[in-house]
Amino acid sequence: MIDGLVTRDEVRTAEQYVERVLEEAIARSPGEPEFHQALKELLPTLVPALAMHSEYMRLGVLERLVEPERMISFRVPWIDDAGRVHVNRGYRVQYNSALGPYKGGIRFHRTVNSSIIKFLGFEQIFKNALTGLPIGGGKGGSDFDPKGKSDMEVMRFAQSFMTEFYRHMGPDVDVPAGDIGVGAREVGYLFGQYKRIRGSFEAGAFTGKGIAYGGSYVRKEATGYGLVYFVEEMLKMRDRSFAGSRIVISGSGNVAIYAAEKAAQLGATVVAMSDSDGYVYDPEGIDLSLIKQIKEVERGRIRDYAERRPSARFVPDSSEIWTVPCDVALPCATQNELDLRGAEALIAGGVIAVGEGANMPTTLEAVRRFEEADVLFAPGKAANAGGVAVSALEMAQNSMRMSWTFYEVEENLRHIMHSIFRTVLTTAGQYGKPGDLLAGANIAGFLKVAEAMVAQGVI
Ligand code: NDP
Ligand code: 2IT
Repeated sequence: MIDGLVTRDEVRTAEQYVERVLEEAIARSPGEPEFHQALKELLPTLVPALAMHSEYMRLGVLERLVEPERMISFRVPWIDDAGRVHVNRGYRVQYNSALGPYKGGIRFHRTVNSSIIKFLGFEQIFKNALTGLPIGGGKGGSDFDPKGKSDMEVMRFAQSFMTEFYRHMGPDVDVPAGDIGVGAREVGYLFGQYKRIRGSFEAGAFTGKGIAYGGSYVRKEATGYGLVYFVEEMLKMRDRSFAGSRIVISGSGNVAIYAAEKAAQLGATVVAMSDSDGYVYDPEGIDLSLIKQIKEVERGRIRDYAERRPSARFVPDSSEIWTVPCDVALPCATQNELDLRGAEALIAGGVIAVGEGANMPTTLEAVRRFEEADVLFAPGKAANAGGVAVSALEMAQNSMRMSWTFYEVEENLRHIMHSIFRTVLTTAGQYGKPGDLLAGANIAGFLKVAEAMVAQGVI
């Protein structure tokens, strides 16, 4: 469709514009490789959209979009159980508020730095736009590592983090949620301290809350379930489904566990899962109740699974998980966990589809290799949008001072994921990239944000 609608000159102008913005954005953010990677993956795919809408170039939409509206970094001092003082760094990037209050998770992991927070925040803008719900893009976190810390240490850290961060957030300003290392326990401590400092119960200021105090049904399950709904639609492009398929899922945290649960409900067999120590292979199908017991209750390691399950074996290298032959691979752990070597291994093992549950788990080289090998590819900003979508539904319920049933929220989630899939596929076709879900997701998210930015003037 784009052929005939734009001239070669218009495409060339858009290419030059993208190259310039990309170069400048990279030059002014030295030492931020993950952020550069996210820009390099996204910006070039917008060329057809910019060629069709030259006003976005004239109005500097891309220059404004790549620059966060605000980036906050702060000291987080806390005292461990032995009375020693520790200092971590807290971050929040308030990236774009064209569509609504900043919205995005908080990550506690020792690797967190400004590059990681900016790449996550940048991706979040487009993901949130794709949900169709009124939320802008943000992300935050800290280099604090909750692993091995007592509940009281985690609580003291969370309270210290919030003692600074509370002034930057609020139900109509910036609404955080969980991400790696931030689950129900951490959200509870963070929200409790926010409420205490503000002196008011602003339920809509945080999502991922417990059901007992304003949380939504299905938020815990939403990212994993949503991923499987999205990939199920994608599999239909090849007349395939989850029923009878073999699935490999990296990670064993929130996203991985509930992706595994929904895949199994749809008749698939999940044969491998991992954590940062290695992976377990279980040809009889992973026993999810055992995984939940180890990970959600005991906060244990994936190797414990192999010790308790005779049919399973543990391999102490998580990057080798992609050598397990499967039909569908769902990377659900962290960024850049699936590289070219992993992609080659998956292709050799007969993979037909890859769906990103994590944010940017697949390197650019691996994405290109899947494209060459005609492997279906579901990009994270579309496929893992179910989590933030149900967060927005949690905000809606909080505003109404009501709560919907599990069934109602799950139906809503399914509808949203199907609608994202259709939008992404249609947009890819309209902009000359039929079947390219990555280009479709980037362009569809961009168009929505760009329209809102232009309407609101140069701000
Ligand atoms: P969790 O903390 O619940 O789980 C993370 C899992 O990934 C753990 O099994 C962890 O293993 C593993 N992992 C983390 N870092 C590494 C690493 N460097 N190498 C190998 N394994 C690693 O996080 P979530 O499940 O919430 O998040 C997983 C991914 O999904 C992230 O990319 C996140 O940004 C993304 N995401 C999350 C959403 C949500 O709603 N929670 C929504 C959309 C995307 P270990 O315990 O050994 O560290
Ligand atoms: O990456 C993500 O989309 C999340 N961690 C969820 C964000 C949210 O606000 O629910």
